[in-house]
Amino acid sequence: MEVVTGTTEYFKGIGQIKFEGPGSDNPLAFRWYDENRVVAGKPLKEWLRFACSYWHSFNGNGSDPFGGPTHLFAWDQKADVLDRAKDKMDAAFEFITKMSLPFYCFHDVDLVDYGNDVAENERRLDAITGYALEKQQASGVKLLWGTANLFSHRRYMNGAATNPDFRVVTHAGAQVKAALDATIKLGGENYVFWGGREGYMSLLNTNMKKEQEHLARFLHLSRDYARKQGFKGVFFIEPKPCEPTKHQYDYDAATVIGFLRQYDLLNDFKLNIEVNHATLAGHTFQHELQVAADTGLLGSIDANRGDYQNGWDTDQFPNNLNELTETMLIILEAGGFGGGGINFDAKIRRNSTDPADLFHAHIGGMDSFARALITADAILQKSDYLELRKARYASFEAGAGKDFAAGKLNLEALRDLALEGEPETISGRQEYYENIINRFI
Ligand code: XUL
Ligand code: CO
Repeated sequence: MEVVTGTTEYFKGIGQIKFEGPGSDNPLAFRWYDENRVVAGKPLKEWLRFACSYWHSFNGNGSDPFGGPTHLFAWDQKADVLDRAKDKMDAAFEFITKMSLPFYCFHDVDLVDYGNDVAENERRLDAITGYALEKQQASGVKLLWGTANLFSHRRYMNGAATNPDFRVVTHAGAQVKAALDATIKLGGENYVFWGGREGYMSLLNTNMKKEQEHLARFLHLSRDYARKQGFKGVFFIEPKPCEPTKHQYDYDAATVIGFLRQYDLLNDFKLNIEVNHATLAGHTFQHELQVAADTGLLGSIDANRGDYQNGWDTDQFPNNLNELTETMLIILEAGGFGGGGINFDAKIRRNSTDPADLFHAHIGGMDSFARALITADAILQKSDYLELRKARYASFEAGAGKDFAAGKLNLEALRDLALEGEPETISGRQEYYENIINRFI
């Protein structure tokens, strides 16, 4: 990939990040992510499909509920809205191409500031996506997914598609229409719905049934519009249990799958599973991936990690090899992503203020995933992991067990078979399995 800069170089002194191998002591090099290395029949770049998230990397200014910005961006200086947006896009593509990230993802308002005028917002998005298209063509970087931010504006405080006031729903519709137009124009491969405020703060003032019906209706309209415009990609729902609402309707993978089934959306929608959302829901990331994969709905992932001591969405960059190896076992067994990839929905810390910090963060995340994929593949190829797990269910492979699984036995038959006596205990061997992971890392 060619590095693409604008008239200003924003990350001076840092060139393109190259693969140097595990022996390298250069902190600005990949030690595991060799994009062309073939694993399980495909190059790493095709398995992993890394994407940079525009919002965290180029808008996230380090502010938190206790203090204002700490990241003061050189690309955020000009007075004119579009000039400022173009500078930001120059910086974004410089970073993305220096990192050799094949994809990026955005919300509409990440690309350019929105005001309250619907038609003006459409004009702004159209103008900046024209610029994005030039940048994509010059670099070869592609859009993994686009989305609309339906949670920051004050009008969405009671929800967007689920708002009790229809006039707010119309604004959500206008925003999604424009975001779909932008995604299609840029050849976006997927489109995401994350329902940040599609939920409630109190059930006392909420008609949950009505709100969920409206959400389903809204998703149908969005799907229909995009298909009419020729969009062939996948729609993803991104589950999260809470934050900013007390309870979000897209609580977790199982809840979303039930919703998609109930409202006849299974043909067009898959799931975008985020690590820190899974843990907030009281699950592991691996659990959520497995639920999605078992239904054939594993679309994409938002990579990050939470903090074991904090109960909120800290969105730190992923670095836990053990957990990521378990993750890649599930993704490999599922045959990869359903249209998506690995979007780093992660932010550098408030006090990470050097331009190089954004590089270290992405290098760490990409190397961790690459190493986890290589490790998981070795486990599948060289260990007894799959065989052992299969053997646990051997009693269903023949005889009465096989008949049970095929629906050929009734409850009375089970009772009669139980007369054969107490089964011997069979070890679950959890520690043995856990050691396989460590042995191959
Ligand atoms: C918020 C979150 C979002 C979605 C896109 O927790 O994950 O950034 O990924 O709206
Ligand atoms: Co996310």
